[in-house]
Amino acid sequence: MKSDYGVLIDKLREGREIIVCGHINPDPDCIGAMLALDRAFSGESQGWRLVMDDAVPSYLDYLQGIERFITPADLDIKPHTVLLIDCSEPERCGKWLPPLIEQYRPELFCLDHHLSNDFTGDGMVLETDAAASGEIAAVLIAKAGIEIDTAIAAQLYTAIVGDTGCFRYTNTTPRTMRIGADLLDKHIDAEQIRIRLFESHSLKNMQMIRVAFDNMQIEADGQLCYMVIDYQSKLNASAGDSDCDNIVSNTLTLSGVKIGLLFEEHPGLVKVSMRCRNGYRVDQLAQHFGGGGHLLASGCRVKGSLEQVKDQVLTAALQLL
Ligand SMILES: [Mn+2]
Repeated sequence: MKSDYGVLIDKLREGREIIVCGHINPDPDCIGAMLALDRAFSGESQGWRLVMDDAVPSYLDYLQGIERFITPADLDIKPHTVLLIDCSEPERCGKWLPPLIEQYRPELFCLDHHLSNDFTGDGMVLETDAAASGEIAAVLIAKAGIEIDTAIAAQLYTAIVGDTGCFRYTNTTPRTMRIGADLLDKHIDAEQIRIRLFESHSLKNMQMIRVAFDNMQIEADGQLCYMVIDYQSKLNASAGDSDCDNIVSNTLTLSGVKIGLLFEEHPGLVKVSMRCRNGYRVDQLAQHFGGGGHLLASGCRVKGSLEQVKDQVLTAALQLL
């Protein structure tokens, strides 16, 4: 299926019952893009719903419209359309969505920038060279001729800054920068957004960073670095899953490291986050274990004990070097 902005714009303008969903463990890109589309397109429609299975992170509470998110349990419409944001598989939005699609047979759309295997819906905008879903949303809103106000600009900027690490990662293209510049023109508070996204760690998050560094190991002459957050340490600190976000990126900051991994232990399974330098590909590593993501930033969840999963993933990762 080819990306088609026009079909999605027409669908968003139809004013029918639409559920806009983001992936579980939502990030600033997902939330920002969802809110921007909501503000740009929902208008007077009574049938728009922003649905998120997980709690919306509190550090994003400066975004306008954040109160519009509902949980699947509070869903009160029969969807004519389901739009997936920042993912292309209904399962990524939580266990609630596949049965709902089965029941109501809505038209299915997606707006995403992840490498994806054959989305089979009714329309999509999938650009793997876009830095963020927020970047795609900015293009979509511009193509629709809708004015980007300060609130939408802050939502889109949050999304793009989140996925590019403040325009630092290699996914940042000239287009990303131009869109970012246009958003800055809308008098958003870029400093507040940067502080909220990158300089507002919770104490629990800091404690998990310490655990990860305490359990840091080096392999392959310093080309592979991995960190571990064990379940007991999370329990001791009463840390939740979101307190372990964004820790994996620390692995690549050690000079000489090409591939960085974070193993986060859960009961019965291990979440593995993966990062790598240009020239390597962790997406294939993640896919091998049933996960996915981008070339340089991917992840998966693998059933088994910490030791088992660590052995399996490390063995496969070392072969990439
Ligand atoms: Mn994204």
